[in-house]
Amino acid sequence: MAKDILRKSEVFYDNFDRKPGLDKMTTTYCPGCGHGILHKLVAEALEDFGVQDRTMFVSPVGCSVFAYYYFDVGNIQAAHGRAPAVATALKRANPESIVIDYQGDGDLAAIGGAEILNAANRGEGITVFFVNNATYGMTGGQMAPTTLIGQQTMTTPKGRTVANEGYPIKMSEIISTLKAPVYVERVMLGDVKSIRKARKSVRKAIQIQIEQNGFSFIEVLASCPSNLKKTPIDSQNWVREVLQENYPLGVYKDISAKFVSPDKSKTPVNYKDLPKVLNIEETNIDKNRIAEFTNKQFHEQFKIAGFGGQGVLSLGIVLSEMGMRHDFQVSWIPSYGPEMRGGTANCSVQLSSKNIGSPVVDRPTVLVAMNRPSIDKFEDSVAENGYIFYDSSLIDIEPQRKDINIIAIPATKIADDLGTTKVANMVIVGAIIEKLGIMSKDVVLDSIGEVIKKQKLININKRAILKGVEFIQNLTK
Ligand SMILES: Cc1ncc(C[n+]2csc(CCOP(=O)(O)OP(=O)(O)O)c2C)c(N)n1
Ligand code: SF4
Repeated sequence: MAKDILRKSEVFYDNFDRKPGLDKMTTTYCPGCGHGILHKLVAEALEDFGVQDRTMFVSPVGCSVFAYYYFDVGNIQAAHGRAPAVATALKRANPESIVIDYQGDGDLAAIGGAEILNAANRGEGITVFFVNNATYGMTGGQMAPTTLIGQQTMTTPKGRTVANEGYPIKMSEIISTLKAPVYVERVMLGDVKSIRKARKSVRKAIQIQIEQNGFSFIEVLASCPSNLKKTPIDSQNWVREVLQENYPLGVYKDISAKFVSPDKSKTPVNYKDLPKVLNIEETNIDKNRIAEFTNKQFHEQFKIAGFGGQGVLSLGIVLSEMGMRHDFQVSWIPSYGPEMRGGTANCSVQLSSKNIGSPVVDRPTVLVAMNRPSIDKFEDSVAENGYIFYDSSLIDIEPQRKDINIIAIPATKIADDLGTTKVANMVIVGAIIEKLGIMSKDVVLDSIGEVIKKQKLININKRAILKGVEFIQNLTK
């Protein structure tokens, strides 16, 4: 028995090699911390169900952020409170995966309150482990939404009061009022008996995901000795005697006996049908026209940056739309500055012959800089042998890198000569297409009208693209 209890689950790495420092055998958790106990229960359940190879663990922000040091499964770390949204995407993209959403009370009940409520309400087929230790552990013991009335924390030094901070939020009670969740239970890690009880609940919650694709929520009352400023034993006693008093244990909802998961692949709009829904198939590009491009192996990552109003976001959209017409994988994400028109803006675009893992571009192969701050900010991030296309009519410095290709193009001047500086972005589109050679110019020119919806602007945009193409051709003459 003792051997069994001390055994390290195979779902944990043998050595925690990703952890910095010399000690690769123990976790980062303080002695007596509830996270370590819950990790063990979750790991053993995953091992016993034989689902390690298809498990995705979403680590939160909080003390358990480094769960990926310990769990030898697929791991992803989410921004503070956003774990349920990330878990939703993982499960929807790959319904066969077992997705564990693991969160603390600051993470889940404070900053991520909306995410968890909505994921629960949608009945995502994920398993949520919610560690309620009544405090923000990682940041030094501030008040959490679950902090008890009268409890002293860093931010409630005289104790939490109803008048100032309101009542503790009871997540299991709230989640169980929703229709979609299948199983909601509150357990505790207060002594051996309660840990054994928690073990059963952990297993049941994971089993519901494996067998029924249902949403489960297990709230785990746990101790944080460091912030309670108690010994591990005393803080475990506090969980059992004080925390439990305020957060009654028990099953708040269990419809697992009759639950049948709605088939999310039959939702009215499946992402696989999006091209049809968005009418993209109607463009009907003749495959012969793009044949010479479809077998190319490449993965271009663009950072397109400038002032708001210069059309940097639409430059990215045009590249993505044209990429789709060439049957490439594409992604586009905008990033707005604090102001809109006149402020800075950038977008990240990827065009690839392979699947795109993440739409984030932090090492662009192509930087388009339409103002000086964009050079200052992004020049260093460009990948070796990559490109910078910059608008030399507006930018009075030259990029300094010697290991990349730098193309100075007076895009605003060329656009002005055409009659409007607004098409400077399309001049750069033309230059990119000609220089990189990954798309058919004719297809781009013929289908630009499907992207630029205003009829009267189509011609000027075409002319601007052609000017960009010619500019590059003249450079190489
Ligand atoms: C957007 C953002 N805001 C604030 C923080 C700082 N922060 C890090 S951990 C944390 C609290 C986590 O507390 P909890 O979810 O209770 O987890 P615990 O550490 O107790 O396990 C906060 C506020 C952050 N990392 N990101
Ligand atoms: S601070 Fe608290 S929650 Fe964080 S590792 Fe230590 S005991 Fe655990």
